[in-house]
Amino acid sequence: MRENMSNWNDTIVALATAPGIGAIAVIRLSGASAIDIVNGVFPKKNLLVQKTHTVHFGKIEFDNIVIDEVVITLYRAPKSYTGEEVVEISCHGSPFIQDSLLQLMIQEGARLAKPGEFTQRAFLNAKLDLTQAEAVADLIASNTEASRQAALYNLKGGFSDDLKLMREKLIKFSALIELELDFSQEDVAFANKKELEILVQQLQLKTNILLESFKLGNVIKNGVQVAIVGKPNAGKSTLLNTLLNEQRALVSEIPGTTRDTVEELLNIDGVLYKLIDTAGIRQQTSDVIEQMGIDKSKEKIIQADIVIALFDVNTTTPEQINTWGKEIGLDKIILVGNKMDLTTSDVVNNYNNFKNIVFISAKDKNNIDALTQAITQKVVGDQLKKEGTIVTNARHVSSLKKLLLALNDVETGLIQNVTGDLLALDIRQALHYLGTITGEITSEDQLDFIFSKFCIGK
Ligand SMILES: Nc1nc2c(ncn2[C@@H]2O[C@H](COP(=O)(O)OP(=O)(O)OP(=O)(O)O)[C@@H](O)[C@H]2O)c(=O)[nH]1
Ligand SMILES: [Mg+2]
Repeated sequence: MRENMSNWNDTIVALATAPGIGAIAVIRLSGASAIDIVNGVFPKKNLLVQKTHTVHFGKIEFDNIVIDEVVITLYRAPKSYTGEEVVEISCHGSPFIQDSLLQLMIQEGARLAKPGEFTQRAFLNAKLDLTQAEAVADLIASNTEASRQAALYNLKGGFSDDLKLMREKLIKFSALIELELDFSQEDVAFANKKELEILVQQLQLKTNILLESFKLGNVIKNGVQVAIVGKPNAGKSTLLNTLLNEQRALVSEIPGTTRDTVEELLNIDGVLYKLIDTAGIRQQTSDVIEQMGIDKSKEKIIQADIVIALFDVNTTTPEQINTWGKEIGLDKIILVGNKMDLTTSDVVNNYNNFKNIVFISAKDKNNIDALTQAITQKVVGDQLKKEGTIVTNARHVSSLKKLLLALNDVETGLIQNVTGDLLALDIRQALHYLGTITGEITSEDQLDFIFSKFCIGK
């Protein structure tokens, strides 16, 4: 069992399903008295003598009044989600019944659970480590295939395994170096410095890969902002409508049609994108509202993860788009030539010098697949197809960055041939940051903060 950080001998109760009307609802209890409490209002049989993982049908009664016919599932400690005695009551899904049962459980000695308290107990009973507990919250919040996959991988312990392996190797060295310190009078060397050097380099590499994966992890979790920008009349709103497959934004032949931004969500290959149609940018306008729109477009260019710079191939020359990559940033721009239906296909040759360029007809819905592929490639690359950890959590990133600094200190120490006690200190520092990710090292405040973001009943 982990260090007991809070007083959690009491039994907690919460509605585990979404509030409101449903076919059934589940009320969950966890704690030493969970079975005892339910047994007191379930006259049909003695639940205290039933085995773990069994299901029991019967009535919940209080003062000779039947509250509901329910199905009760028992999980006996330690074979439960929390590691404690757990009871799940599946009742009829009326909010009135849910509430009556909750009230009854509280009256009989349970306490209403705080958000995430079931998972927090699972963590404190070492059923999960902290990255796995956080993955539970991510899995519940996942809204696309990609975010589900990343969360599930972490829940299964993929990320924890990576970290555990790193930790074990470092601990071995730390032990050897400390042994050396104990025998310092006798000038013996247990730890092989060369091996430590190689290990530190491997760990630095691994940490960098994990940090790098956050670029993708962040967009998987929070969605990718894609701004569609360009001159008035380039066909931005038409492209938005085509991508969404609905007439969402106003389209007209009058330049300056779009004034305020229009934002819509779109799922491409399991990744969530927020498409932003913006006001066309032109150098001079005396229209105050249009100018406000243009200012907002420029803001969106800065905020966006990806910028689709759309131009009309019939009115824009390659020289004119030459500087866009530099202005917007090469890593986030996708150049898109529109209105190909009005020209011949060999105009494409004029743009041979440009990388990352796609030619479409937004109006005729031509070559749109090539554009969505270019977007996916830019954001995800081949990373989603690979097995491996994708870091999606900002807390982990902050610890990984500190870990990297500590590893760099160990490396410098090795190069400068510092004494064993200094080296041991830096290794211990690295171990500390590894421990903060998985929760071996943590504080009650930090745990409360992490679990407070969970939903009640989980
Ligand atoms: N032929 C042709 N016309 C297009 C194409 N895409 C857009 N248009 C036309 O171009 C005009 C302008 O289209 P919009 O989508 O409103 O252009 P916009 O870039 O949103 O313009 P602003 O909002 O004014 O900045 C409309 O008349 C569209 O029908 C295309 O691929 N081919
Ligand atoms: Mg528009």
